[in-house]
Parts: sequence; structure tokens; C-alpha cells
Amino acid sequence: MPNLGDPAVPLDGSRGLGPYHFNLKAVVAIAPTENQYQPVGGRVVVKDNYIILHGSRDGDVSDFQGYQTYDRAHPIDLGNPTQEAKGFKSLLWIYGANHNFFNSIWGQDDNPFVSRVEQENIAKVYFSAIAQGILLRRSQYLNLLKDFQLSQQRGWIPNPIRLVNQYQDYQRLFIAHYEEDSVLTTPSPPVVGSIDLSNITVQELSFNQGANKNLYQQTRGLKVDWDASGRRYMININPGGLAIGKFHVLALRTGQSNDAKNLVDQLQNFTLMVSDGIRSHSVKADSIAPLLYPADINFPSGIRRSVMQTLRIPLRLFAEQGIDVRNIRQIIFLFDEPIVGTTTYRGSLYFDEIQLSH
Ligand SMILES: [Ca+2]
Repeated sequence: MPNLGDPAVPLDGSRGLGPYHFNLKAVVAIAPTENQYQPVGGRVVVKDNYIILHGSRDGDVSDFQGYQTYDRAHPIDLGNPTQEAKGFKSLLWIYGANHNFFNSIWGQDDNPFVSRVEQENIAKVYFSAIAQGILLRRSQYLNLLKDFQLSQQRGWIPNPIRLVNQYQDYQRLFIAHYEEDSVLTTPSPPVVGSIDLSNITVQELSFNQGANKNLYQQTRGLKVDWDASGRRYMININPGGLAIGKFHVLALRTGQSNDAKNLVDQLQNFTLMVSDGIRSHSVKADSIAPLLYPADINFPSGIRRSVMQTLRIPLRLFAEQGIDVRNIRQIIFLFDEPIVGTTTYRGSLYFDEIQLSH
């Protein structure tokens, strides 16, 4: 064993340690830190199926630094963008949960508003589903990782607990991931088409603003702002420009910013319209999943952390209305819905990783 102060020893076999190929089926990170241990090979990139859980009232790791490990896992290969990932990844963001209540020993801290019993229950539900789905191959349990609302529909987790989840399948085709360049008017290769943003305020930006800011991620994406009903962000697809293949879900991640156009603790909404050039059909975002106002991560200092929600829209919703989903020509984000429960037509949302998926 090296002594403290010795140079770092790589675990790649070159110094007699490793490489360790444990053949893991999945890695579950519970409110993890990042960078307290610094691997000599650079920041850790999880190469297995990856699931991360974190609470918004985590005083110990209040900034949700593990979100960056989620973004780094199974990234787009820009040189080969249709390459399958080696696994899936999933994220659960729990409003009001803290660090300590994930075990039964550590005391209370951090002003959590989810009780220890409730938090242990969330952990049991998720770890059970992961074990059932991955170790016992009962894949229906993995649907929980794709949509947290299943847990509330089944009565496993009580409804008042506010959750946000993300999911990325190992098979996905990105329509727009915002990593390839800073040109706002084109989709991501190999998708061929154009993006019309003449009607709305759109900014592409790094989603890493620092630990004490609204966004603390490791990706690039869009901030979309509107101040009147009818604004739209429109992805036009050339004929044959999007190979649907066997994909059966249109997915993306989106979430409210801390911009004053949103109203504190109110849900946002918008309309997603898909057209084959002849017919179109629309789905309301809030019929898929709620878009929560960002959580206060450092109560009472008022830092709001935006964590996006994955929306997964089955293509059959459009096919059932006569849309030729094998020839999608337009995907329109139409901002024609008021802030939920109000008559206020304005808002500010982040968008990233618009994709076809399973
Ligand atoms: Ca991105």
C-alpha cells in the first residue's frame, strides 16, 4: 500500500493494481459527492447502468454535485452519434429529502421536509425495483426509472412527495443534444432539417453556472423564454431526415429556470405538436409529467436548483390520431398554455436531449 503523500497509483495494471473489471450490472449512487477523491485518470465516467438519487435539502452535499456524473454517463459519441450506449441511466431528485435519512443511524440535519420514514420508503421502493428489474430480470419494474409517477399511481410513494426523474435508454437517437456546435438553427447529426426560432427568445448555454447558481450540470442545452401566448420553437425535418427505426417514444428533458417569468411554486406547461406534413396532433406537457418550480437547495438562503424532468411521449399517441410517425416532418414546442392554475402566459424553460428512445 502506498503511504500518504506518495504519488497516485493508477488502477490500470501498470503498477500492479487492477485493472478491475467487476462486470457490474448497475451502479446506484445515493447523494454522492464528486471530486473528494480525484482519480488519476480524470473525473469518473460511469460505464455501467447508472442510477442516482439525491434530495433537495441535502445540507452535506447541498449542491447536488452528482448531477454532473449523470450528465457524463453514457454521453453522445460525436464521431459516431448513432452508436448505442453501453447502458441506461436514471436520476431521481426528491424535494425535501436530505443526506442522512438514507440510512437509519445519522441524525437529522438540513431542514428536510420529508420524514426519515418517508425517505427510507422511497429508498426501499427504488432499490427493490432496481433489484427486481436488473438482478431478477423482471424488466417491468424498470418502468419506475422511466416515470416516477408509477410509484404514486401504485401507492408505493405518497402523492404529496414531489419527485423529478430523468431516464436515458441505451438505445436513443438524438434529434438535438446541443453538444456538437453552437449553431441554433440545425438539429444534431445525423438528423437532417432546420430549426426555426424566429418567433421566440432562445439561448444555447453551458448548464454549468457553478455550485451556488441555478444550473450545476455538465452539458449544454437551451433556455427558452416567452412572454406571450403562441411563441414557438419549431424543428423541421427534411424528407427522410429522421430514421425512426424501432423507436417508439419521443423523449426530452425540460425544466423551469429560476427566471422571474415563472411563478414560485407553480407548475409550467406547454404544447408539443408533431406533424407528418399533412396532419398534426398535440400533447400537453403536463399530461405527461409535472414541470415543478426549482427547489430551494440551501434553505433559507434561496438558491434555486433546476433539475429537468424527462418527458417520454409514446409515438402511438400521434399514430392513433392518423399521424404517419415514420415520416415526422415537424416537432413544434408551442407555448400557448398559461402557468398552471393562473391566467399568466409567460415562462422560462430549459431543454436538452430531444430524442427518439425506447
Ligand atoms: Ca446537452
